[in-house]
Amino acid sequence: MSDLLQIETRGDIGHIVITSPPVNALGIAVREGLDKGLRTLLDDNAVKAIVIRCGGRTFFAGADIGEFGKPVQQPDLHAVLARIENSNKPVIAAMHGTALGGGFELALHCHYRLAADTAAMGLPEVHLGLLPGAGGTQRLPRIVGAEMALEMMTGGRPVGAPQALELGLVDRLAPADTLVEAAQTFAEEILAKNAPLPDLRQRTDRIEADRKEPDLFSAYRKAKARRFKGFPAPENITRAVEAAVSLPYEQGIEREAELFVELLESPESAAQRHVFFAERATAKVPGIGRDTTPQPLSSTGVLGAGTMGRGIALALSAAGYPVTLVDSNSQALERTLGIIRKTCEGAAAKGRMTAEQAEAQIARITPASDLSEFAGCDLVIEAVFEDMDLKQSIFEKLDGVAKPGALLASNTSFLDLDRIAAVTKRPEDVIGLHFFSPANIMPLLEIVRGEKTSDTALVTALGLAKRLRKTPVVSGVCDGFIANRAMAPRMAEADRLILEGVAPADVDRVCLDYGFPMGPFQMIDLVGLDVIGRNANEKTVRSELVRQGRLGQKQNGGYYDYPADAPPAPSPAAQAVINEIAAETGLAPVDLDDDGLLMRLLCPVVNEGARILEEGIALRASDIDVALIKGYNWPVYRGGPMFWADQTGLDRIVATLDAMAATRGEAFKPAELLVRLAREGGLLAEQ
Ligand code: 3H9
Repeated sequence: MSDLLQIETRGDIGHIVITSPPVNALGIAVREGLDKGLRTLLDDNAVKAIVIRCGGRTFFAGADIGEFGKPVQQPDLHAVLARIENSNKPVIAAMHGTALGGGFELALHCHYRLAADTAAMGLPEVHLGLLPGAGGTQRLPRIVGAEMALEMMTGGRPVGAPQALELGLVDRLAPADTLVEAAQTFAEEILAKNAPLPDLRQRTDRIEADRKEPDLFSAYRKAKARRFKGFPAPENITRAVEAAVSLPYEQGIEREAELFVELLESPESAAQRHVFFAERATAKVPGIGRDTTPQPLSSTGVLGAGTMGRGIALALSAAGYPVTLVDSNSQALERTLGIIRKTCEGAAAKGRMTAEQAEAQIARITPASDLSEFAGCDLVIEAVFEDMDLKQSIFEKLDGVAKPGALLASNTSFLDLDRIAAVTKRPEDVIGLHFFSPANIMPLLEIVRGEKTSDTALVTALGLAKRLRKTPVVSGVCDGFIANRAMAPRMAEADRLILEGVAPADVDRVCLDYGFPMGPFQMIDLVGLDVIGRNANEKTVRSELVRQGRLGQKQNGGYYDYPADAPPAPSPAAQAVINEIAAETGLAPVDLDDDGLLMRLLCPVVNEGARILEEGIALRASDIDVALIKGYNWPVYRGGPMFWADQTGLDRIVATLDAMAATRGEAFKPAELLVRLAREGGLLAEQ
């Protein structure tokens, strides 16, 4: 018997127990174990019913994602599930933890389902650009109806055990610590009643009701079109559910298989699977093992009650940390506390938390006017204006007031952390925590590791990110760190293209078509031209627009006009400014199709990413992908710039950069790493 399979016989009930850490994914070893367990118990005449359960932290969390794209080893999941559903002995799933994807589909093949009351279950394949390919698209609608099934599978969010019981997804709940006994009792009851074996394949009541609603699917597609844009999986899920409603079960399963393979072979799913593993890799720092433990953080401090400080205080307090929020400007502090109150109360009004939770979150933030109030904090995050002298003087003071061992963090977005750390007597405790605005919402946290930052400080910051439910990306010290630095060339290129005769709306359209939620000029108009265009000494399109009082959406329009009664439109006034500056710079107009425009905009990003890697600023290429997906909404189904570059072909990227360098110089010369990988046929994803 393999190590991961245990068979326990209790009276005439046989239990198959699979334990394959971390999450009992249904890889080949687990499938073999299950298959062997089933064969053994089905052949054993003394066994009258079978319970399938898992050891460790969870029921099966789905197919083994790492196996996708490789040749399938037998027994495949379908073969194991067929053995379950064709069993003439009742098979009962006993779920705990998270029963997901193929794991939940396995449960849907069992005759009965039991769940721990703390369990959650669902079909999250959509997040991997896939659909539930082991019968889920045909079985779920037979229990919950097409509409709910669509919602669960295109949304991918698991449901908690109580809701699962209400929906009829499980037959009974049990306290988590007595699930095994409950499953045994349940099985005994089934046998005692000589209950029939329910077969979902035969159930038609829900889908017959759905057949009477011919508009169901077109209405669903219409309602969700915006949310699904660019993602092929939701459409294939919808088609599979349509098949469940309109075709006999076996034909529906065939349709599901076709639609699954289509997705499995799509670049979008490859990208989303890359991102799944990439997100989980970011917290792994080479050279730092499990023996480095985080420092306890029981109280925190934030310096600066501006937009960033407020967002950081909200993020910390939402995660349960007490926060001392210090600002010497009492009016600014008052205003910020008011906004914090409004934000928390607003979240409660929208049902995201209870009124009591909102009050408790507000109460965790203590305002103060003096740095000395940080004396008891385990972590202080500075979020003041980006000025080196100011930050250095603050860190000198913080060093004096903070207790020994307390971490001192800067939220700087581009200043040299090592110079800030150098003014303290504890540079090993100084770290960068670069939040993205709004800090309470954006999911990225860049953790900047200074030259002297200790491993303990780094591990503590990684733990903090996890508690804040943010994705950490570790960065070395450089101007702009990873996300801002890698993304800056796209803006520079967009600015250049409009001087070469390309309309801002065309630049934006190409970015939207690629999958960004907004183009660069739409984003600037939203944020405010005065906020982005700080470099006022140079005469640029942006500085001219600001000079004319065109600050974006908030004032007089920017690159676009914003009429009160019509959608935003390209602005003739902005175009006149662009034409004037273009004439002064004397740049020749370009004639590029959409693909040419896209390459001009994105290849410099890839190049900067490659330099970031070469300099050792990022730990791995996939961290750059995660940073741009989480920090700049890079479309997840493109996998981030580095993954996209691999898919596009590094030779094409290098050729584009070479052509740009030929007319514009060294700055566009492809990074050595890109040239080498293109020559050797290597991939950035392997770096
Ligand atoms: C599917 O089922 C297709 C079928 O419909 C059809 C088939 C024909 N495979 O997230 P964590 C690893 S598609 C391989 O940090 P948590 C993960 O990489 C699948 N590995 O833990 C990590 O490894 P490492 C549908 C997996 O407690 C470790 O486990 N299922 C898988 O925060 C711990 O993961 C899903 O999409 C997997 N399926 O969250 C569920 N799952 O330690 C995907 C995890 O080396 N998984 N790993 O970095 C999850 O959502 C979360 O992992 C889970 C645990 C909620 C389970």
